[in-house]
Amino acid sequence: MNAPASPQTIRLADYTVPSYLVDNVDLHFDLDASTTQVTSILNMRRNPKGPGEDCVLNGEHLQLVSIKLDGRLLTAAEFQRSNTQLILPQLPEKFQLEIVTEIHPDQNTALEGLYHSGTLVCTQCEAEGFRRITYYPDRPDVMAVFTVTITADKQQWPILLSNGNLQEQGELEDGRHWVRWHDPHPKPCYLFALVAGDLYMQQDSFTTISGRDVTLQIYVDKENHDKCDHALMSLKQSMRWDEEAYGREYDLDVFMIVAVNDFNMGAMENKGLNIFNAACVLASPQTATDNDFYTIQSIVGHEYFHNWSGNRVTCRDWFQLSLKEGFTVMRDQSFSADLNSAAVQRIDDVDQLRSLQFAEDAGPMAHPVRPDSYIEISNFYTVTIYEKGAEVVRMIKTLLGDEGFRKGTDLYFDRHDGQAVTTDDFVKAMEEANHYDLTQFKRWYTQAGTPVITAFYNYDAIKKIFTLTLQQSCPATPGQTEKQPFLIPVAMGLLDSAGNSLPLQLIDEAQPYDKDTRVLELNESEQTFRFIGVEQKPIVSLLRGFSAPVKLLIERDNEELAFLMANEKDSFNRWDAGQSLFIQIMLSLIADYQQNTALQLPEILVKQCAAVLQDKAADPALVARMLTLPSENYLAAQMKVADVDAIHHVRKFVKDSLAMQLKAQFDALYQQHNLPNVAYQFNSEHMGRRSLKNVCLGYLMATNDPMQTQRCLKQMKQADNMTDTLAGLRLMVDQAGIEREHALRAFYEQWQHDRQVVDKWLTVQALSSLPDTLIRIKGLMKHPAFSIKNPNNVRALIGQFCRNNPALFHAKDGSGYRFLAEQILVLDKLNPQVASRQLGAFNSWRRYDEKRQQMMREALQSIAQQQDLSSDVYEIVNKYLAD
Ligand code: B3K
Ligand code: ZN
Repeated sequence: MNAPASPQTIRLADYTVPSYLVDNVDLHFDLDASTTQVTSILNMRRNPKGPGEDCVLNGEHLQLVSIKLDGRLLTAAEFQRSNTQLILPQLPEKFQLEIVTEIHPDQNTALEGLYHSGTLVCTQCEAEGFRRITYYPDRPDVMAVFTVTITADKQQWPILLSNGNLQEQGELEDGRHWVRWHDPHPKPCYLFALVAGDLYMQQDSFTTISGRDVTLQIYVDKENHDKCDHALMSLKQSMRWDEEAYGREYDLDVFMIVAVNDFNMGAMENKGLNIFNAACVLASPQTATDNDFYTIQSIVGHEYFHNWSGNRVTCRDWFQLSLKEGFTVMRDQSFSADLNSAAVQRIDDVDQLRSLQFAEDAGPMAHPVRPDSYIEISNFYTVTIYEKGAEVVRMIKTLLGDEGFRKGTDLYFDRHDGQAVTTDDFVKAMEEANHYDLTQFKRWYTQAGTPVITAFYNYDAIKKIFTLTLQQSCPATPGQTEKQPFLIPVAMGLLDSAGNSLPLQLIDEAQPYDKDTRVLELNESEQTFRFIGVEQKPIVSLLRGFSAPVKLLIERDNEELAFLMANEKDSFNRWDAGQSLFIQIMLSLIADYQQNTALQLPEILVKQCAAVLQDKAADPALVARMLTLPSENYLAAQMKVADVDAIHHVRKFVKDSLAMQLKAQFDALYQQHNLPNVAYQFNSEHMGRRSLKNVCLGYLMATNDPMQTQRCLKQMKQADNMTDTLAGLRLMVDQAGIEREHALRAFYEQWQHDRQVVDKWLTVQALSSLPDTLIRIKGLMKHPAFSIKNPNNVRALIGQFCRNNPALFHAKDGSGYRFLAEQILVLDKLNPQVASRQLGAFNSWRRYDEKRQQMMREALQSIAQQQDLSSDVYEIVNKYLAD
């Protein structure tokens, strides 16, 4: 049963409320990996507000065994059935349906619905996976109380889990056992979950703010028993934080997390039973990097926070996805900022937003935070819905202030608890709690594209007036040519020549403004702000903390950027000034390279980097980021026509030159922060020191000094943690020679038993800059460590190469493009979601030179021409090729 030949577009404008509602559902699973029987008893009633249509239940890849209506077996003439639906005409007001279906978990390579992974069986239902388990109104605005009974072989699957609280359990005669779970909170079926396995369980507890004891459990493969502490700790931190920051308490007796090896994304917030990609939950210092520890903390937080922003208050329809995702990302970002370094968190979030979301907004898949239409909803779990959605909520908070925002979220949670709602409902709660009109602001939800702000300024030395003019525009995006002005909060400040703050009193204000930063509300295409009493010509700092997801155009020479890099108060803007300086210089070097002019690194860059290296008071994590060059992909996005070779060459030139000129400083800092005798600790200070040390090592390796190679090998050997080991290995794989081969082999031999580490081993090889990388990747695809059916393997090897190794993915001969197209066709037959994600590497294909464009077009066409494409790949490939 394939997707229809030409998949249909679903539109928000066509939304109607459900015709029938489900009050409660009793699910019985007779579990078996090859054939599982599912009996579903639905107590349903006609929705008095519904459109009065027939009862339509969704169902795909199901074998129907029987349907009973109020106990009476229905004949085939009494219902209609297609590949995707079961339609029941002429039903009474209130009735009970009993539907028996059969499914095949071990044949489910799409990893949606009920599937087999290793020795366990588990589910993934969001967005539309529940329809692969049984016939059901699979839409988020149908919320029901679930009771789930699972019967299974006790030896094979001693652990049987579902949502809610455990109600009853028992033994059966034939070596089978059963359990019954009941979730008292009505929920949409996308939050249903089931897990059966022979797993290790680690337990802890948490006392909520009102004094209720909650049991916390994490279930993992037995060999991972020593990798649960960090996730459990993160969970407790999340539970406390949500009580303190949002007044949200947990609402069941137990909260469970299960680690699964085959998983399409990071994790899933199923009510009371979160299922995690093993890579996003398992951690020990020996096997996980600082980055892994950090990400695990934030994902555990994210899924936990969904209990309120997503589960208690859910989405009316999938166009509202950002209601839960944008808001929850914003919440997890604040959580991480509160627990770690707020400045580093903001820099990393913005860096990711600019490199991924800005590219999406500038490409063929650009869509609003609340899209108007989609073909396949799985394709809309995007950086726009998540990361831009988070920025939109963050801007609301900036406009309303911390207290006003909290009043708004309190009202939102109170008013809509137990409901399925829209982004408009969210904004309305914010407006009403604060008596603040967000009508214009709502354009952030409906208009796609990244707004551009152009800033002009002027200083009148006689009148002491500083005039700032801001213009805004937004480029056309597919289906949206004209855009209305946005309401943009622009946080700004003025600095004098010594870096002190200057007053920010506007001309029509009677009172002086008493803070160093002021949020201007830009709501027209052009607006002018006049600041009075400005005693000297100021340097203006705009978009402090990146107060809006926009591109800022402001003419600054290298000296002014260097000044901001050294003196700006806001650490985000200090970092940003440094990045702008790098970019400005690199773009000019790229132009030189294109004209065959000899490259010369401007002295000012060396001087500024030296100053950063010598700043003893600075946070090492910030220094590490200040010294990290913009990525090749990000540089490509700054050019009209991305010149892959020039970018690669110039970036390497800048890195090598800085390394040579500042070798002594990099060396000194490396030694200062390399603490081989101090045991690993996961905390901001140690993480920062390791990241700075490893950035320094990266520069030192760029000097081509054999001593540094030895140092790198020594670090790998001595390290008690994966952060330092992997940093060393990453640098080794860019150097051809026997040492590299030896390091890779030794690493694999040591870690072959650990899937997460093996994925890192695949990734370092995928990211190697050596010319034989693609040939090696093809070899690795035949290695026992790789399976095309495992999404983590695919992402680690194929995904990393295509997205993060631009110089080789965009190889002149088109080999990278052909490779990706071939893999997508193979993947589409197995797992359409993973296949369509990988297509994302072609997102910016029109930004390259004509020859490369032509080769990418051919690669895309070779996919588009294929028969029986999944709706996932069909939608993306056709949007990419559309004129
Ligand atoms: N809500 C899930 C994502 C589901 C993706 C479905 N294709 C994880 C999250 O955002 O928390
Ligand atoms: Zn989420």
